[in-house]
Amino acid sequence: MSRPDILLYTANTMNGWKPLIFLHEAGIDYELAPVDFGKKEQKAPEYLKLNPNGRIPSIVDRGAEDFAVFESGAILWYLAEKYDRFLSHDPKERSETMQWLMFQMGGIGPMMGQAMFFQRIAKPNGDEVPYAINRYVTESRRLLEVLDTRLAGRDWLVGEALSIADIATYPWARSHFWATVSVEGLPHLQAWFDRLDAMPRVQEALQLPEPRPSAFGEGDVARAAKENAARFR
Ligand SMILES: N[C@@H](CCC(=O)N[C@@H](CS)C(=O)NCC(=O)O)C(=O)O
Repeated sequence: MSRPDILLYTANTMNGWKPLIFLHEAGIDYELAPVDFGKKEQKAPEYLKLNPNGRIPSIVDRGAEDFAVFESGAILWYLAEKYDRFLSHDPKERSETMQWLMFQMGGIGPMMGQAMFFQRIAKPNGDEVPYAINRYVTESRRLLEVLDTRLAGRDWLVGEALSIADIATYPWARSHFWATVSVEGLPHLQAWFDRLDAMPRVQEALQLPEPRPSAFGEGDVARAAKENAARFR
């Protein structure tokens, strides 16, 4: 049996789930290389050759002379072009997909990421900064309101079908519990969550490389919070 083209380095985090969602939903064979933060594998010199930022995810395309791609948005775009999935051929729709992908990469991800960092990592590790928590939670809520407005009267962020913009945004927005950002009064966003929650292959991806911690508010939240604080200390 031949080796799959895509070798995916990832972990069970919001950015880490994005390529997993793409590959599972598209039904593409790939090889999974879990990255252990506890062992700082993402900072190892060999790994930094693939991802100079020392973070996950990264891919290596063995079908293209071991071409390496880092940054989750760029990975989704690369996979979309390679496999011709989840990205329209229409120039305007492609641009809209890029716009919402950038909105996730430059807004939703960093703001919700910092809301999570200050509450789930800094605070339990002894450094509570209320001003930062308030700033990032408030800004995250504002960004989720932008998504809700966009989703009024439409099923997907762009066009008539799932795109890489949805794939990038869902793991972050859906983890609003972990960032303690309310989604009360955002019915279009919640309907979009329901749509993606009901997709078995999307949900399958969210259990890799290991079962999802309590990012969506499920399971033993206190234990997940403790383990997470230690994992990123
Ligand atoms: N902009 C990057 C962010 C990647 C990122 O922050 N990854 C986190 C997990 S969600 C990570 O690798 N954290 C481990 C570390 O900071 O050492 C992307 O979208 O790929």
